[in-house]
Amino acid sequence: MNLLLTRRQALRTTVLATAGLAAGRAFGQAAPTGPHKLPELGYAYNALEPYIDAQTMQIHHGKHHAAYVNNLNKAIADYPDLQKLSAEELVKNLDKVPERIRTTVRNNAGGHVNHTHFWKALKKNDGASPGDRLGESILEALKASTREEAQEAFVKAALAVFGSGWLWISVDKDKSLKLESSPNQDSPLMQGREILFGVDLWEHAYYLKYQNRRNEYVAALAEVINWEYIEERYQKLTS
Ligand code: MN3
Repeated sequence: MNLLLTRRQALRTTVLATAGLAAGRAFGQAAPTGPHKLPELGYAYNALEPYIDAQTMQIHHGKHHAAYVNNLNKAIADYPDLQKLSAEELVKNLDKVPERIRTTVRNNAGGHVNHTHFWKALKKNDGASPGDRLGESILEALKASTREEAQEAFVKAALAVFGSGWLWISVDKDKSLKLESSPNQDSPLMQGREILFGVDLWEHAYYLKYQNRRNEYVAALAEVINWEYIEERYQKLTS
């Protein structure tokens, strides 16, 4: 805010802004709403402290995820047929999205879907472990024989992802689990696989608390994996 702005100028600015908004509305250019909504987090921003800090959660959910949702709604504003599809359906059928908006939909429907899964898969777990069948499948996917080895392999894979992206445990067509990564907001859904869970490796997911120490962030996530949710999802996707 310019401190030299006089009250008269401030008033004039407000009036113009309001007039602009009204005109925008009259011509159908109001802030676009659409079929996609930012989902509730389902827990408090500080619920994952000290592993993931409240400020990171607030910005991540309230700003980053919200932006993906808004940009997706904006991108499909002129496409009634696409508005009928869920974000997952869009991500799985990018070839049906007109080329003009395909990259925007890929990034923003992708971001919406990925974060929606991510929030649900987080909860302080008090050192809980996955059940036997899921635990075995995860060890197999990570080519590990103990939980410690699995943890190590997971962190190593996370460090190997260059730039912004995600690390996934996905469910393949033969129901086996697969460790894989994707750039940007891409996901296993784009390869015909299902998401069991994913870890957001964008710096916005950890930089405030961990700065460049991605390894510490990924290691800390072991404390906030919602095994009940993932177990339930695993049963559903592999039964
Ligand atoms: Mn993110």
